[in-house]
This record gives sequence, structure tokens and C-alpha cells, in this order.
Amino acid sequence: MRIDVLTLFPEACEPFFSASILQRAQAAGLVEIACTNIRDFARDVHRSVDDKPFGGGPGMVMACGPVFEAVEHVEAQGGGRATRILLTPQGKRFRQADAEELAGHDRLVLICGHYEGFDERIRQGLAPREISIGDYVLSGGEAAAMVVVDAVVRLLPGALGHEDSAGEDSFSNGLLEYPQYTRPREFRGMSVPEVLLSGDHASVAEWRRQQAIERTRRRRPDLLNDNVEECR
Ligand code: 9D3
Repeated sequence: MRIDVLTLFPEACEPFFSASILQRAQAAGLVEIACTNIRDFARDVHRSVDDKPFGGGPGMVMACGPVFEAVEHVEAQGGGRATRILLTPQGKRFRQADAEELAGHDRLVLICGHYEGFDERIRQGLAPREISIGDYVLSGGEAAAMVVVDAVVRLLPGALGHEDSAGEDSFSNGLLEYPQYTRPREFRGMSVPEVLLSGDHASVAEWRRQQAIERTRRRRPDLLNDNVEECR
């Protein structure tokens, strides 16, 4: 997989992609991640990438030229047309199922905005998917791009090192995780539930399933609607 992140702040994104699992996945050849500065494709002397909105109003709008040229530039570096993703508060809210779907694509181009928004012709001409990561206001798309890349790359076969982990995640089965414990058996008067020390694997599995369902019911009842059969 190849992922290009188009941004006005490549220096904000690069350290994140150079750390931890993302670094390992790149070293293992599972993914190549490159950040490109949209400003490199500005053509005027001021290297501007934004302008005042036609019709008036507050703020600035990200202009078409540099964004189109940046997309065309990275797509021309082999592979042809990529799956284009615009990070925007107006996008579809990103979920685990979206990460799983994107993990099956060969080339992703993520476009991060700053300013009040994108010139609408970026949507019209580039036909990107639009993704939001949740209902809160960020100062730009970079943090959202990091979230999407992280969620996708860890799903690539070989990225985690211990292969069955991703399938056991919260959200893969639609439930929150059960409580976990490690040594010591007692810590400051708090003990580990007896069933986990019993060695009875069936009882452990049943206890964990019940705990996961109960925790989900209390904290995230919205998730249960998607998984009625898990709760029976
Ligand atoms: C005036 C209306 N604002 C929308 C709530 C304008 C606006 C605010 C913040 C436009 C862009 C931004 C920057 N945010 C993103 O680029 C962004 C984002 C987000 O703010 N929340 C959740 N997901 C995302 S993905 C990109």
C-alpha cells in the first residue's frame, strides 16, 4: 500500500508516521507513507494556497490550483488514480468498518485542509470520499489524517507482529473490551477476580463475554444496536 498525505504542515505529520507500528510497517515494506506540502504547488510569488470567499464572509478558502496539482503530482508518481480522501468536518464519520474497507485499497491520497473550507470544485473535480473523525472541531485535517492512517495501517497483514490481535479488538466484535489483570494477584487490597485464576478456560471465556456486554451496555449502549446477536 502507498499513502500520500497532502498537507500545509508536513512537519506536523512526519514524526507521527516515523514512530511505533507505523514505522515498523514501513520498514517491513507493508506500506509507504509520504507527506507532501500543498504549498509546493502554489504558483504565485507569495506561494498562497487560500483566498477570500466569493460572495464575501469570514475566513479564507483553500484554492483549487495547488490541491489539484498536488494530487496529480503524487498520482503521477506511479500507480495512477488513487482512492482520494478529503478530511473535512462534513465527511462521513470514520468507523472501524471504514478502516477495514480502506485497508483493502492499494493507494490512498489524504487531503488535509486548513482555513474555513475547500473550494467546492475540489469536491467536484477530484471526487474524493469525505471523512470526519468525529463531532468536535479541529484546527485542520492533519490530526484526522493521522487517525485514519494509524487505524488503516495496523490492519495490514503483518503490521502488528502478533497476527490475531487486530481481529480481537474492541469494535471488531462491536463490544468494548473486558477487564484485564496481570500480576500481582493482590495490589493494595484489590484482588483479581477468582475465575481468572481458576484455569477453567470455558468459565473465563464466559465471564469475559458477560463483562464485555455489560460494560458496553453501561458505557456505549449505541454500539449494542449494531450487534444484537452478540448480546443474547
Ligand atoms: C464554520 C464552520 N466550521 C466547521 C465546524 C469550519 C471549520 C472548522 C474546522 C472547517 C474546518 C475545520 C478544521 N477541521 C478539519 O479540517 C477536520 C475535522 C474536524 O474538525 N473534526 C472532525 N473531523 C475532521 S476531519 C478534518
